[in-house]
Amino acid sequence: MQRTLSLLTPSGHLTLGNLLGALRPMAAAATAAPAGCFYGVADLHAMTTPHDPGRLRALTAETATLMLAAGLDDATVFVQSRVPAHAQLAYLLECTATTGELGRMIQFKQKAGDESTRAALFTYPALMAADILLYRPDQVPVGADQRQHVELTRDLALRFNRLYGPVFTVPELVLPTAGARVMRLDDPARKMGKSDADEAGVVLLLDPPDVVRRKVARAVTDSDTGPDAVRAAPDKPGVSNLLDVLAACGGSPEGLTTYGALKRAVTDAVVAELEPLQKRYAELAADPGHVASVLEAGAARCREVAGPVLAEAQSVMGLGPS
Ligand code: AQP
Repeated sequence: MQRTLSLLTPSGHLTLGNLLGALRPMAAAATAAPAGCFYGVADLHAMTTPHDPGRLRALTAETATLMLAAGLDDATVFVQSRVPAHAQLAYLLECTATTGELGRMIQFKQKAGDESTRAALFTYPALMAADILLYRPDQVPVGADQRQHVELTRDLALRFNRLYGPVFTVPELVLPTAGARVMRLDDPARKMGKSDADEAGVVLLLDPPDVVRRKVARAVTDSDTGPDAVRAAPDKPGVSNLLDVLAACGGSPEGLTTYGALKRAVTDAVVAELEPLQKRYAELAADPGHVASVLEAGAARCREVAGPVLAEAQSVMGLGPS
């Protein structure tokens, strides 16, 4: 059976980028083969920069509830910290990775500052590799920003297998055909991210329709207003981004000749995409006991699946009895 693995970090409120780049492809895989899908809330990854414990707990619950609302409820959904094998395997992979490759990770280069930078910001890619390799997945559906992490994971799996024995499956990165890298509406040079303090150009999954409308209406487009102005091109990043979002939400650019018409089409497509998800979210959020029991069952299944893989990795590295 095909195995699929993906995690989301509760470092902010989930965005349209998270939905189109990750949640939708994850839901498609879960519909095709639910028993093979493992989807987690990566709460340990939300602690690599200073964090507020209460906010982390609330965002973990919100993220898990949104994942279920997005149609992942047939898959195994869990919270990473409830499966200790993740942190345990991460240490073994820190002993496999080099400081050179960890130092080249884009997130570290972007976020590392002075000596007060948390050590975990340097080592977290080994935890991310552990998150993946523990489940021996064939596929990892993620947005394009995760390419470097999955490549490192593949490198570590190959190196570990060569040095110690064939423990890990080497997974494939799977990107969606549209929505792989949704950009900010107000600044299409920057990725739409959930930990940005300024939410003006970021569509949140729980934004009501009028907020979506306002954010899309203010999206950056282009000064060119000719008859073929509405087209994707490298020198039209804002328009290209809106067309990508439209395509990912199942809309068509057919007959759209003005930026105003494009924005209305994008708004309608995004609102239609979010409406059922928000309705389901409201139902689930009203029943936190149900969500907690789904997560508990998910973590129990993960402990069963991941435990033997961790034990094998420990054994071939020389830990424990022979
Ligand atoms: N803009 C995006 N377009 C397409 N896919 C995206 N993803 C994230 N942003 C976009 C995909 O969503 C999944 C979970 O992402 P994440 O939790 O690892 O981190 P993030 O949403 O990328 O978070 P931030 O806020 O931008 O950065 P952090 O939280 O690290 O400070 C992944 O599959 C990701 O590709």
